[in-house]
Amino acid sequence: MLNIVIFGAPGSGKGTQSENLIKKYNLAHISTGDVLRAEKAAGTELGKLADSFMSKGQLIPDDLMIDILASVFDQKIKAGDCKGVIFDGFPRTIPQGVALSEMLEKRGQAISAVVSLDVPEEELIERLINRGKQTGRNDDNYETIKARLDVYYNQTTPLKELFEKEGKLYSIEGVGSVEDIFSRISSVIDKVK
Ligand code: B4P
Repeated sequence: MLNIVIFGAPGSGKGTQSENLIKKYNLAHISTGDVLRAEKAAGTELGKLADSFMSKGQLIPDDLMIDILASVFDQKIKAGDCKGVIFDGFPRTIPQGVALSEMLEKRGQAISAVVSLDVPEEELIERLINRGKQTGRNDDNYETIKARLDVYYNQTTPLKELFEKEGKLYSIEGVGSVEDIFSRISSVIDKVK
């Protein structure tokens, strides 16, 4: 099984690139952001709790996220004939990274590659402000974007070192056309698949 983590700051293009990658490589898509937004839209208790963190740009607590991830992973694998999974937005902390490796190991699998999209901060802010105007997403406003970027630099970027030590990290220039970035990511996946 191909298990690809797509990694990067908010607005780096993780969701955008995942949409294309799942089609090309027949992968199931696990976007933890989408899972939480679907819970919010359905008005569940989990959705209400998640929104109280997301609207402030904070992360949902690790123990909760780790349980959600394992259950979504098992559902996706059972449901389809996919060749693997793309993890979009998970892991976001060191405990989540450790939990992902352990969860896969228990199922006789491993992370195949971590693709990190590198995009400068000004570009991230511009993309997210634009998306906020188009979609009304309540975490895509300047103040919340700044909080999300702080969380990314403080809690998420330390994961890069962990994956680098394991020889799994591939850093990709995340600026340019969606197609050009897609072809950069595809060359990494073609190498590890
Ligand atoms: P996510 O939904 O994961 O949102 P995101 O980081 O903003 O990235 P996203 O994938 O949506 O955007 P993309 O870069 O594709 O997380 C939202 C919140 O959920 C978090 O803040 C947190 O509260 C919570 N959460 C999620 N996972 C969690 C976890 N594991 N643990 C705890 N909490 C968690 O695209 C952004 C914009 O850029 C789009 O408008 C797109 O069109 C544009 N774009 C993309 N590529 C471009 C390109 N090449 N050029 C120009 N624009 C581009």
